[in-house]
Amino acid sequence: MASIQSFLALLLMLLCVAANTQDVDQPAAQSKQPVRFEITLTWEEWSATGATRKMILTNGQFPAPALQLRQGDNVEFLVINKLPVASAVHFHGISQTGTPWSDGVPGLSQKPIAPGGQFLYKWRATEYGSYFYHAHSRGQIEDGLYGAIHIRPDDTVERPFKLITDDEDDLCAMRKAEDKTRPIMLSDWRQVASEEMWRAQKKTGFEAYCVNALLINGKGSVHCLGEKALDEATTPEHRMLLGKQSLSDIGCMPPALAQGDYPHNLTDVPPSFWSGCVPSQGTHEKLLVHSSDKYVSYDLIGAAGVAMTVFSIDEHPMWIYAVDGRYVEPAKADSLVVSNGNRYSVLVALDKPAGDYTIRVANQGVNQIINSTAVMSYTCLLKNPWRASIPSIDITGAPLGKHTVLNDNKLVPFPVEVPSQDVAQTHHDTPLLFHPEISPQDLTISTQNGTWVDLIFAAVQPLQPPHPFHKHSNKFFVIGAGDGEWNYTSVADAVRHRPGDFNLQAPQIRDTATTPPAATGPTWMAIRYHVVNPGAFLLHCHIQVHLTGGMGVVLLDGVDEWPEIPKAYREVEAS
Ligand SMILES: *[C@@H]1O[C@H](CO)[C@@H](O)[C@H](O)[C@H]1NC(C)=O
Ligand SMILES: *[C@@H]1O[C@H](CO)[C@@H](O)[C@H](O)[C@H]1NC(C)=O
Ligand SMILES: *[C@@H]1O[C@H](CO)[C@@H](O)[C@H](O)[C@H]1NC(C)=O
Ligand SMILES: *[C@@H]1O[C@H](CO)[C@@H](O)[C@H](O)[C@H]1NC(C)=O
Ligand SMILES: [Cu+2]
Repeated sequence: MASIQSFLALLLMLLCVAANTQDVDQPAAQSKQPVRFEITLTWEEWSATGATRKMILTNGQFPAPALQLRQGDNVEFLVINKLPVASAVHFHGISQTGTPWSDGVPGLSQKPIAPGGQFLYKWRATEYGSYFYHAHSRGQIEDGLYGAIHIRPDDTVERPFKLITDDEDDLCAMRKAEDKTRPIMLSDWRQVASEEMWRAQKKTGFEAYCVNALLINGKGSVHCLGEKALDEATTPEHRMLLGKQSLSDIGCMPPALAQGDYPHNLTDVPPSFWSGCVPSQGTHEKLLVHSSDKYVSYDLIGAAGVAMTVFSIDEHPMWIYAVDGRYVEPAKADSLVVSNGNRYSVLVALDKPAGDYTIRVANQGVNQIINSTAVMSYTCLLKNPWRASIPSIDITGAPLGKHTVLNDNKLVPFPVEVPSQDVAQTHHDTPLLFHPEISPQDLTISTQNGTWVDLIFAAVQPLQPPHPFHKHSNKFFVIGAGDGEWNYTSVADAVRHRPGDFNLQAPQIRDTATTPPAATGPTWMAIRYHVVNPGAFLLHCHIQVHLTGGMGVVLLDGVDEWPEIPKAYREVEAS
C-alpha cells in the first residue's frame, strides 16, 4: 500500500514537472545571451480614473510593462527619454551587485537622462522574486512610471510550500501558480502632476499627503464617498486629530497640523490638494481565475506615492509566502498592509463557488479615508445568478467579520539567516524631513567593504506616520523596533536593556521596512546590513513627498574597494 502511494506521489510529481516545463516561455537551457528590454517614455494625456491628465507612459502604456525574468539572467534595459524633462529608472530591490552604475538614481549613480537622450542599464538578476522598476527623478514615480518585475527562482531554490501542505496535488498546483504569478500594483493617483504639487508644497509650506484615487494595476475611479459615509467611517484616531473640524470631501485630514517651524500659507493651495472631489469613472480591474488551477499567486507591489494600502480579497484568505523577493514561512491572513516599496507574494486557494469576489484596497493612515476595488472572477459559464461577495475590510481598511490581519512582525524568513554580531559602525539617524540646515556630510555614511553596519531610525517628532524606509542594493535584516527614545550607544547596549525588542535569531530580510508610527511619543527601528557591493546607494523613505522633502541619506558602501566606473558609463552624457 505504502509503496503504491509513494509511486503515485512520484508519478504526480513527474507530471507536475512535465507540466511546468510546458509553461516555460524561455528556452530551458540557460542562454547567456542578455535579456533585452527597451522602453520609451512619453508625456501624454491618459485617463486612469476616467479623468484625464498628462502622465508618463512607458511604451504607450500605464503602468509600465512587466518584466519576466529567470534568476541568473543578464538584463539589458534601454531607456529612451522622450519626456520634456530629465529622467532615470531605478530597479527597486535589485541588488546591482557589481553594477552600481545601473541603480538609476540621478546625481548619485548616474547623470540624469536628458530629454531626447537614452541610457542602457545592465544588471544581473542574481536573486529571485517580486520587484519593480520606477522613476527615481524628482516626483516622477507619481506621474506613472512604474512597472512590475518578476524573477522566477532557480529550480534549486527550495520553496516553502511544504509548510502549507504535504498533499502532492496541492503542492503541484502551488508550484504552477507560482510559475504563473501575476502582479497587482497598488498605487495612488492625483489630478495634478508631481511638479505642480512640488511647487504648491514649496509655496504653501504644506505637505501634499492626500491623493484623488487609489489604483489597482493602474485602474480606478474617483469615488466621492459623501459626508455620511465619511462620518460613519471616521475613527476615534481621526477625531482626536480633527477636533472640531471634519474630513474634507476627498476624505482628507484638513491642514490643521502644520509641520515644521517655517511659514505656512494656505492662499495658494491648488484645487484637489485637500478637497474638491470630482467624481469620475475609470476602468475596473478584473482578474480572471480558474477553479481547476486550485491556486492563484499574486505579487502585491506597493507602488503608491503616499497611500499605505490595506489589501484583501473577499472570502479568500491568502498565504503570504514571500516578502521583498525572499521566501518566508507561509502565513495565512485575510488582509495585509502593503507599504510603499514593499512586495508581498501571496497564494490564494480557489475553492469558493464560482463568482465575482471583490478585491478591496484602502488607505490605512489617518491622513485620508480613500479606497478602491477590483474583482477576482472565476471563469465559469454557470456562475449566475450571483450574490455580492462578503466584504472583508471597510473603507478605512479595518477588518470585518472573522478575520486575521497579517502580523508583519511575526514573519519568519525561509530559510532563516543569522546576521553577524561583529558590527563595525552604528549610525543613529533622525529622519531628515524638512531639515535644510543639515550639511551634506550628515547626509552621507561611508562604509568599508565586508563590514556589518547598524542603522537606527528614530522617529522623534510627535505625530509621525510610519515611514517605509527602502535601501538600495542588497537587502538588510530588521533586527529591532520599539517605543521610546533611542538612548543607546549600540544595538548590543540596547539588547542588554530591552532584549524583548530585538530579533537576532530569525530577523526578517527585506529591502523596505517601516518604522513604528510615532503618534504620541518617539519610536525607533534598527536594521543591520553587510556591506558587499561597493557603490553609492540611497537609503530613503518611500513616501514620495517625504523623499522630495529630504528624508534620505547616501550610503557610500565599500569606499575602500570603490569600483572603476566603466568608460561607457563615465562618458554617457545621457543626451
Ligand atoms: C500668502 O500667499 C499669497 C499669494 O502668494 C500672498 O499674497 C500673501 O502675502 C502670502 N501671505 C503671507 C502671510 O505670506
Ligand atoms: C470604496 O468602498 C465602497 C464600499 O464598499 C464602494 O462602494 C466603493 O465603490 C469603493 N470605492 C472605489 C473607488 O472602488
Ligand atoms: C566586498 O566584500 C564582499 C563580502 O566580503 C566580497 O564578497 C566582495 O568580493 C568584495 N568586493 C570587492 C570589490 O572587494
Ligand atoms: C533610556 O530611556 C529610558 C526611557 O525611555 C530610560 O528608562 C532608560 O534609563 C534610558 N537608558 C539610558 C541608558 O539612558
Ligand atoms: Cu516617510
